Amino acid sequence: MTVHTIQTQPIAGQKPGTSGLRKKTPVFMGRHYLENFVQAIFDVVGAEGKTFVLGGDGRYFNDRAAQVILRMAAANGAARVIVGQGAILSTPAASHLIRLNKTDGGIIMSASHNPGGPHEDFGVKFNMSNGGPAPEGVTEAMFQRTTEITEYKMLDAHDVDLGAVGRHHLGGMIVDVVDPVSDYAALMETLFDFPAIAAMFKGGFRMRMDSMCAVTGPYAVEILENRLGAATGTCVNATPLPDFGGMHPDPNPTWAKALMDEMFGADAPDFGAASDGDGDRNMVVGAGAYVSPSDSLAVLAANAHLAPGYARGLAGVARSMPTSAAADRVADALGIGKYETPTGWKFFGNLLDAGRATLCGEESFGTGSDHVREKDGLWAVLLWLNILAVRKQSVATILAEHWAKFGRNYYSRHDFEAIASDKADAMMAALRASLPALAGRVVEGLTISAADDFAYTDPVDGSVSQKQGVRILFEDGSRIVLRLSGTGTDGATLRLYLERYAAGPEGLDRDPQEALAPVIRAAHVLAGIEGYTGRVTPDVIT
Ligand code: VG1
Ligand code: CO
Repeated sequence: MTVHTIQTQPIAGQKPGTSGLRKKTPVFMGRHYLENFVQAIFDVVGAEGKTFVLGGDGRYFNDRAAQVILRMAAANGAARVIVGQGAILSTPAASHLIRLNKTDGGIIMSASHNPGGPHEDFGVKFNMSNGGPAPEGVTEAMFQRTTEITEYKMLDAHDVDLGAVGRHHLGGMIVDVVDPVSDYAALMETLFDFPAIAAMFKGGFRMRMDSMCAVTGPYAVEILENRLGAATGTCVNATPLPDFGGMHPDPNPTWAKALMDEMFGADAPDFGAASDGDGDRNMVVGAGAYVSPSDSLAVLAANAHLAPGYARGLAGVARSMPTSAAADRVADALGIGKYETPTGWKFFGNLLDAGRATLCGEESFGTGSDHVREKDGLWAVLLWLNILAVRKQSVATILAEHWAKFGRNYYSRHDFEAIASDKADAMMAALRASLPALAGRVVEGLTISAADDFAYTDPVDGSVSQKQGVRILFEDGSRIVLRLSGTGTDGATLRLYLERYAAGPEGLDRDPQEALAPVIRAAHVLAGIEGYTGRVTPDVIT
């Protein structure tokens, strides 16, 4: 087998965003596109003699891209690649395999919650040897490399059979095809009280798990139905499909509407959950009780000690800046560390590695812990199940008791999608320019106490990340955050995050949109959203 060195040239815009490089699938399938980016990865992290993990969420082009990446890894001198059978690995399972096998990192093929298919989205992200997403310094170096690349290396070889577990050789490189589920499921058994959860199912507890035709299907069936004894059929949409069955694999009330309808209908199951394309996100919902992701993080932090893996308590809790402060209140009550990071899981890595944080979460339906270095959808579902099995209360009661104790951070995110990028940029620029003069101003009856553009200094390595989102804080503790998405592939997406605190005991069970109404109006006034974008009504409300 020969290694070919193929002449190429830089392709504009190969810049990783919040979570790797994401583009329309035809763009990724274009001449040299995938190859240039993969070579840039290997040029930055080095491949010679190294071992990597490879897998993806099964979306269209996943199988072809895997073969290209394997041939390039071999051509670049990698010693071994561990691949999920069928080129399938959920993001948290890939993170676990990287750590379990002490490899030098991994390549995950996914555009996460973005739809998949020939005309939808594809993505590639690199995770480091700690199992976590490459930090900004590394992704910046990869981007830099894509702007100067002149050649890539490719082994001339047949496809590797990824359909069955076993060892293959590709040039001088070993390819180990492994079961995507078993090591991950074994890890979950070490963290949670499986007998207690199984007893709960045996006692008639009913659940619906919607994998949205994405990667968590096989994991959910094995863990929930096979190992925990949930009724057959508990898991729906459990076969990963290249186009996710035409679904938008984003677990939120808009896209997981069927699950929401069931959970709010007559004869609702006790517990419902959904996960995203690559299995790192989760939505949890009780019978007639939606759990906002920010509240989910707070409830998990307050109750994690009920699960064996966290019985010793938590070192600290970290949340992304736009996530509500509900988790901070729990951290204060527990007397443990609390951290506020920019959006994106890569910012939690150092806190987890340093043992400062045990649980992490984002408002975008992401929760996780130090068991891997990614957010983990099924992990969150299992921790909820463990808590439900111990407390023997409904989700609604657990939420109500949580708010009664800590007060409630009403929270919502409004997304305005596919805005013309120049208009979104102009709006953000004007808003940023207005920040110094905002303190003291009264809008919609709310007095602004401070406004800034969030900057983060990593407490472990001192690296600084600027311009991570505009924050407008009000005297009554309300808050508005605005930032542009770094994961979209179609124009710009404006994310507007809204928060308002109610201490209780009155007013803890209002409708969030109604409770937030003055904050929403203030955001539109301050940012001039309609004037810049022509939009008043968000495309997605979570
Ligand atoms: C979004 C979310 C962010 C999340 C990221 C990746 O980013 O807001 O919280 O970490 O997606 O999630 P953005 O830049 O579009 O707001 V996923 O499930 O890739 O892995
Ligand atoms: Co995801």
